[in-house]
Amino acid sequence: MYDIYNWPTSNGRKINIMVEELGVEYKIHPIPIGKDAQFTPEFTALNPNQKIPAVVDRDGPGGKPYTMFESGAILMYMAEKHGKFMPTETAARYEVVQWLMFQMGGVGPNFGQTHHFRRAAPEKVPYAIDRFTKETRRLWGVMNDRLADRDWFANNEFSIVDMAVFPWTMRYEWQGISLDEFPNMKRWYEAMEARPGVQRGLAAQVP
Ligand SMILES: N[C@@H](CCC(=O)N[C@@H](CS)C(=O)NCC(=O)O)C(=O)O
Repeated sequence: MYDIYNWPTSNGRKINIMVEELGVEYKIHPIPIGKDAQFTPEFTALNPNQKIPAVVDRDGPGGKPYTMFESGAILMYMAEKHGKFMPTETAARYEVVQWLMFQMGGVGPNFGQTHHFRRAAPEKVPYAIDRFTKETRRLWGVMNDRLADRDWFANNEFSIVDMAVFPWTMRYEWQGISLDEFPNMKRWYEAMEARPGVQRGLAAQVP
């Protein structure tokens, strides 16, 4: 049983999709970040970095509750615990880890800045808009090339990488991207949208 402290953003949705794909029991505790709920002492005790998502596995190692933050780490923990969506053999496992790190260190931070400077920033800063829009488009190109000869990012099997990348790509319009420009990504995107687990994960929490 997982307690998921979350809000339905790109990073938050990864976890809601994962628990639905796994078919495990969970309870979502809403943390409305627009109302600064991430800065309370209670939430800071779960994630010292004061960002969603945070998760408590009530039945963690040694049968004790185990608290986690960082969406990529949470996905890896759940994949290992339930033996799904990340292989155990070293080369295959590290194919997942590499692409997960690519999402966590590249796609997430850059797409996030693109959203900020194109939409949220009170002042439109051409340099920042240009810098992050260009990098976001380049990353779409990297992913589109990766999917040229495969259906899924790692080991050509649906994995935690696909669950980590998808919520960020859902905001393609905010990024000035058209799916028609990236046909391999479009095929993958439609395959993701069609998965019942993904649909249930997205429906699990609506702001
Ligand atoms: N690397 C972290 C990033 C988490 C993150 O940036 N969460 C955002 C929502 S997507 C958040 O809580 N923002 C609120 C804030 O920055 O105050 C992860 O993947 O878990």
